Amino acid sequence: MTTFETPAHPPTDTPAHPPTDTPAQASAAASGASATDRFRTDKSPYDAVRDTPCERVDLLAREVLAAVHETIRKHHVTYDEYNALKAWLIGVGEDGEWPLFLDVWVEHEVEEVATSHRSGNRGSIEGPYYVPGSPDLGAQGTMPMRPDEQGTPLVWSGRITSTDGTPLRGTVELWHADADGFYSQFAPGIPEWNLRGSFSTGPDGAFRIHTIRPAPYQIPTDGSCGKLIAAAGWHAWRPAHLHVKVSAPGHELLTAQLYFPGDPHNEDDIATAVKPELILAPVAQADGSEAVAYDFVLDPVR
Ligand code: MBD
Ligand code: FE
Repeated sequence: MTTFETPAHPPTDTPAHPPTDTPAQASAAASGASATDRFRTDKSPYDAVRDTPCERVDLLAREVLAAVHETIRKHHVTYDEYNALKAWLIGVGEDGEWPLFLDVWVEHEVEEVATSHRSGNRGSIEGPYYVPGSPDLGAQGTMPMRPDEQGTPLVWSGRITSTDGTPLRGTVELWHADADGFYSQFAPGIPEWNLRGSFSTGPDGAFRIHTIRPAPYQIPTDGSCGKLIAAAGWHAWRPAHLHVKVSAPGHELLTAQLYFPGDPHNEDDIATAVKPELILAPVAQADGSEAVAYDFVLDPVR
């Protein structure tokens, strides 16, 4: 195996929607740069770990490195392979794809560990394309979308409650890709808040959201993550999904994704982020739309 080339054509196993007229071509470098900027803007990652004792840093860094050393010994990794790795790691940074790489191949384990104590919803990974501050649409509303937005209309009714069943005044932040698999603010030519909205519930905890069904999503194949995927003979697909952050005062923030039944990539998500309890059960309506019910149960802050 000597090829380490980006394929001329992305894998084609699930062309649910042929790419239509997305302007200016979304590129890995452009969406990677946006995701990297976004991460830098929203988080001060070092603040939260300021008090981490050096013993813990030592332990974690040593064990990660030991796992790398063990892999090298076990598989007789050559200098050529080491140099290819070095070039690839440099490329991941140049392409701004560290957020993508980490969220696709590492975040799911962190999420499992972080939410294992919950008796309410446990959630799924955030991924690289969340943007805070989406328009507030009240308890009921239609997601910001273009007049000719493609995709099956989806009407989602739900409720936020606490683990004891009490309805909660809270917020559902929803963001998802369009029918071509592109996210606003990370692909060119899409209105800023397209398919991004916040829904704030009243005392009954109820919300009702009109949106469209997103398409299966292929992570960018023209950057360094795509190079790894091609060189390893993997595919780049995530199943169609809706991203949410659900919050309420005095409760743990829930970050989750919801999926659609029958999507072939529910079984082999490149990001390993599908859980059976996150698969919706939409019901086709006479007018061609789909209705779906899905509630959230939040754990009180411990
Ligand atoms: C996505 O849309 C996503 O949700 C994840 C986890 C990674 C890449 C793109
Ligand atoms: Fe996503």
